[in-house]
Parts: sequence; C-alpha cells; structure tokens
Amino acid sequence: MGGIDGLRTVELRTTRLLITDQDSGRSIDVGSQSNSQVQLSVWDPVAIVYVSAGTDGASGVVDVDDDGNTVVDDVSELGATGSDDRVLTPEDSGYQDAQSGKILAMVLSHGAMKRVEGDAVISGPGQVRIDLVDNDNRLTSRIIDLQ
Ligand SMILES: [Ca+2]
Ligand SMILES: [Ca+2]
Repeated sequence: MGGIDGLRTVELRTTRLLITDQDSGRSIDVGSQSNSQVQLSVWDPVAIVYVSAGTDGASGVVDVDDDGNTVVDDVSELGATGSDDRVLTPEDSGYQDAQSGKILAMVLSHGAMKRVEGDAVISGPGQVRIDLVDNDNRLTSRIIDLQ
C-alpha cells in the first residue's frame, strides 16, 4: 500500500477497499490487488474506553490490596500494575459486557478506533485504520490520516 498519502476518501465494499487520492481523484482498489480480507476502522473521539477487572473478576489482583488503602479488591485497584485487569476498546471482546455492567469495569477515557461494519464511505478529515489479511492469513495494519 505504498504511496497512499494525501487520501481523501476510503470506500469499503464487502471485501474490497477503494482509496481515493486527494489530488488526482484516482481510486486504487486495495482489495483486488492483494486478494485480501479487508477491515476498516475509524477513529471515534467519543468512544468509551473501559478498564475492566480481568478474568479473576476482582479489581487488581484478587485477594490483594494492590493500592495499600487497607481495603482488599476495592474499585480503586482497577487497572493495577501486574494484575490481569484489561483496557477494553470497542474492538475488544468483553466490551459489551463492560458497557452493560455485566463485568466490573469503569470508564478510563474517551477516544478509540471502531470497526466499520458493512459497506461504508469514509471521508476526511479523520483517521482510519486499514487491516488486510492475505491468503496466508498474515495481518497488515496501517493507520492513515484522511485529509
Ligand atoms: Ca483483576
Ligand atoms: Ca485497596
């Protein structure tokens, strides 16, 4: 995917990805060139990012007072260093569970990449990530700024 700076538009059609050059208006069909599976993600500045309790279900390390405040596994330990706690973005498994309150989690920040489902046309300005999986199942990712 060399020479794709100055992009204006990214158009996703099932497994085909068309990228359009800002100056020439010329479109390049990335999907057909590499015969790849294509996934497109866009930057969503308001997407919620969570920190969750991880597989042990407890804030920080289970049965450990990670932050030394004399209360074991209180919510202030979420995300403790060395624990199994995880940051969850919309692209991560378990995100829906964090959103619905099914698992212990709290809002960490806002802003994340979100997968685009189905056909879409993404126009700049903004940031997009293109993930290509080739016939040997190798993933290539590239983040580009649309103008
Ligand atoms: Ca934990
Ligand atoms: Ca504590």
